[in-house]
Amino acid sequence: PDHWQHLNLPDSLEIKVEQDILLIGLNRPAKRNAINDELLLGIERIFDLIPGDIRVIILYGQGKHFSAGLDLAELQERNAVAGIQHSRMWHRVVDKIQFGPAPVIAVLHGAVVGGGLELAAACHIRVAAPDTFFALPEGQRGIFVGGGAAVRVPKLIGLARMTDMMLTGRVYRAEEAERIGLVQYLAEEGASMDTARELAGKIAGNAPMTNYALTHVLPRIVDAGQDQALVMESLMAAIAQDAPEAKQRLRDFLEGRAKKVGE
Ligand code: 1HE
Repeated sequence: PDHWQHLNLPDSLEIKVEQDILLIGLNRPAKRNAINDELLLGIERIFDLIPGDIRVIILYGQGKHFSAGLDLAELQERNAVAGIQHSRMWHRVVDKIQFGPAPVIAVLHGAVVGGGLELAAACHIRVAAPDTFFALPEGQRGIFVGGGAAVRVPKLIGLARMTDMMLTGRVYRAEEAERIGLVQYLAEEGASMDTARELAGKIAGNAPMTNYALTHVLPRIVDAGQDQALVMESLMAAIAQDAPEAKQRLRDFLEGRAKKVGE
């Protein structure tokens, strides 16, 4: 608890540790977890100082919605230079979520819109409750995405679907969102946190090098040209198999001690 007190977190964030899982809650339900600078910078401080024994992070929202996105009240009188700096601040913080010390599971419900979707898209796994809906209302507000959606959302659902979302204000509800790849898991009503904890248990059981490779290396491989990408893949494969933990896991399988696929 002392560790987190040093962070001077705003009331709009709550934090809880359950063994090796860190739970981060957006806690501004009266404003539908709209993300102001204070909240965003609080998230940054958390990700800057995550203790080494945390293996998985779960990000969720309090109240009826995950997040209504950027706090539009703070957007009003900004000029272009300040606008760039603000967007770059979002990039910095959201990058810390994507490239932090542990995989992040987003537990989504209600509105996941605008900057809320940008946060969710930086997470490594998305779990959605049946009432979840996704939108990029920036198009309707006369603005543009600025928190990384232009890069991350097309990777999930493709350029055409994102363009449509912004041109027409299209809303994707949970089931359709799962079908198009915006989320990986559709949870039963009331069960999304349980689903996330179950996934967290599996992730925490992996070799640390595997989780590192998946969160830090794979996205760079995907972004690189094919030649460089294949070399990076080989380097990562060689480093991973060289770890004592990998050798042990292989022996466990060959000697019948490891679970089979699907068990
Ligand atoms: C807000 C915000 C906000 C709610 N900034 N205050 N995001 C949007 O364009 C989404 C705007 N919000 C909505 O469409 C709706 O609020 C919701 C569908 C998310 C939720 O509806 P509902 O009926 O549950 O709540 P509400 O009555 O609309 O809102 C409750 C309060 O939250 C109300 O304030 P109040 O003082 O009148 O009670 C709202 O004004 C306030 N509120 N959303 C500020 N977003 C890095 S660039 C990213 C760019 C973007 O994210 S743009 C997309 C912004």
